Amino acid sequence: MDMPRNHFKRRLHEKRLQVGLFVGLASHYSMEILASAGFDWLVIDAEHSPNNPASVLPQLQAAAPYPPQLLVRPMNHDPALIKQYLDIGAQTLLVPMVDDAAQAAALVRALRYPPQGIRGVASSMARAACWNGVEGYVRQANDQVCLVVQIETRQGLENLDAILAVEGVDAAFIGPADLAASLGHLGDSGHPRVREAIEDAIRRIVASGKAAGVFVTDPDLARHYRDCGASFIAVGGDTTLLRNAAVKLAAAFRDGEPGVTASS
Ligand code: 3PY
Ligand code: MG
Repeated sequence: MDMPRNHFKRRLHEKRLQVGLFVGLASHYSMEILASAGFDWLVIDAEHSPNNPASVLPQLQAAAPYPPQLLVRPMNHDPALIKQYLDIGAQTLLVPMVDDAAQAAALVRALRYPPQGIRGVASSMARAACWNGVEGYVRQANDQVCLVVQIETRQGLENLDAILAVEGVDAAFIGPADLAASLGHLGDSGHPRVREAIEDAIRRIVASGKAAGVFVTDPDLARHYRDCGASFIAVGGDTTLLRNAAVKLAAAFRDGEPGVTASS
């Protein structure tokens, strides 16, 4: 079997626009619905959502026959956890809260086999290697892994240029919710100071030659960040899509049914 190619990484380097979605429902069944919906990439969230390697695995399997590229966001920087996500088949990791170059360099090493890194070797156990069915997996894996660091604190912004200079960091993704909190605007990621910081960060990332990404649900703001240079944009999350649609449907049904309340 041939080594699976990381098309998300290739398109990042080509600066092609890629539209994505956060996936937090922790369900392989809803994952299959989302995988057939037309996104370029989906990121399985294991930072804030109730996921772990055992629940991420069936989601990767469910999405495998469909076009989107799958990313995983681990809960922290633990190399042991990163090793598990790589072994079950994630090639691209979106790592939260990367605040300085030392953290970025440690992550680069966690994703790579020696001598460039410290990833442990057990390809007979790894779905990523088709359990030794991929010819030369261990020699090719370092080229296919992709590290996207999340910049979402004041410290991350201050150290952005040094983080971007770390070889092996493929792209930087701005997390507006945490960034707003870190800049003193908790709950207001649309605050003008936060928007300014995001625009500046996107321009600095692009100037470094690396790809810039951002989470943004407002379509006009998404176009604006794209015009600033963002090339991979997460335009929403499955939990919000489901809840908004459910609330709207329930409200539409209740309209015109006087006397019927949610609690009756
Ligand atoms: C954030 O906004 O903080 C995120 O991590 C997601 O984009
Ligand atoms: Mg965040």
